[in-house]
Amino acid sequence: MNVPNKTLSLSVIAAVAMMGCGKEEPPPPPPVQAPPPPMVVKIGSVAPLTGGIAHLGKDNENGARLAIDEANASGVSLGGKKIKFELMSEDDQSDPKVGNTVAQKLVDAKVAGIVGHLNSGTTIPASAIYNTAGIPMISGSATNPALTEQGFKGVFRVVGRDDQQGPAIANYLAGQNKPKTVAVIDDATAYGEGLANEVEKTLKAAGVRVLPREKGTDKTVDWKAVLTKIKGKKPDAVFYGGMDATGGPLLKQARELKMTSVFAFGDGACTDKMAELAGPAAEGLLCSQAGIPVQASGKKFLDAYKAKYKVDPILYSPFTYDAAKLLIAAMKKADSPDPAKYLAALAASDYSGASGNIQFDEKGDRKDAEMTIFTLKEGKITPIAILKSGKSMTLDEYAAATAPAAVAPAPTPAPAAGAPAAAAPAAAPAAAAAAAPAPAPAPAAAPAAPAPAKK
Ligand code: ABU
Repeated sequence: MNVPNKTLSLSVIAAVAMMGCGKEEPPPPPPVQAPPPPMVVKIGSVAPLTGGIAHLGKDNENGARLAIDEANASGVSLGGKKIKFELMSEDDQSDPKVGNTVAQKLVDAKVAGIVGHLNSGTTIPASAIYNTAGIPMISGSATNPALTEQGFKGVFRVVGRDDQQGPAIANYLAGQNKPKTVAVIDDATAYGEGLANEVEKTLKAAGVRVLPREKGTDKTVDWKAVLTKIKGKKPDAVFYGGMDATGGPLLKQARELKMTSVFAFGDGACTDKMAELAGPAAEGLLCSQAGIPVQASGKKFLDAYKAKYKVDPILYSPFTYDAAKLLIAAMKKADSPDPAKYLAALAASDYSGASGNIQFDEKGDRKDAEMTIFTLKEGKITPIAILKSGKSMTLDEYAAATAPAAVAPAPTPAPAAGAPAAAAPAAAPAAAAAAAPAPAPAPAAAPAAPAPAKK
């Protein structure tokens, strides 16, 4: 008898309690919709990240990564979808075979564009792989003319070419130092040999005697045999086509052998690393870059690079930064990461980057690329003259001409001190103007076959 009474009592209590509240339980809130995940767009970066020029490869990668991180921070949408850019960084070890392998890996990963490679010897063969896959690539450092002579529509570079750089450094050397005899050495790579050929051609055209070519490789660090051979011929100057990892030991050993010739180099050996590798022997070297000096890069880039990586940019990172930004800007313009859709926008770029204004010609070369002549002073590569459109400027003049884009404080134009017969600083810009590089020669016909896999 007690049980029914108890059930009744509880029901009454529950009913009274509900009446006391005066309202029903609110309905549960609708489930919160998670925002759709961003669409991932991969961009490849390829450079040697191991080996003798890993410092340059890392600098290249840093430039591309900075650009991508900035784009992600600012937020990019394409085709109505939020985008997250991802950098796929690969190490090609400066080796054409490895370069082709990582190129295929990036194609298989469906990257939307490539920043790279660093070396001409890897970039040229890899460009055929990207071309077949329809993936645009922009090199921030490969200067061998053959890269853009292949007729590939998706191949670009944001540095100048060695048929501009070679004449620039050779004319400077001939006009300023007036050597009677020059020895030319190269590292047997597409870059080193190609640049040495351009230098030799220009020197001969200027009436300078050029000794028979001497060669090493991109791994040679013992140059004593080559140097001993050319020392006997008493060259007034030596030009080396190769990178700093091999150029530094070359210069150090030359001075150990008491060679007093002026030493000149191209962009690959135009770094502060030369002072690290050659010590005091590096003072007074001459070298060139197929673009503006790092110091003249946009201040925003220089500050952001230093803040992110705690070191200063070395050589090509302003160019790889611009290369990544160019890819992203073209995707934004086309509102698509699809290479078939954004390639036309990329080819038509008119972009104000860290390395100056960038437009491409019909081959994918940078229009009116600057060339810079440097010396090494107190351990630092120091610009003497920036050559553009047949005119020569000091770094200060370049900064003023490109204002309001802020540039870093200008170092004093420096003499090519240390080496005998080096250029005098006051005369340098004028001399460089007189020796301004000839415009790039007319294009050779585009070869039908893929370029050889020469390092
Ligand atoms: N431009 C010098 C280093 C890269 C290259 O092989 O072209």
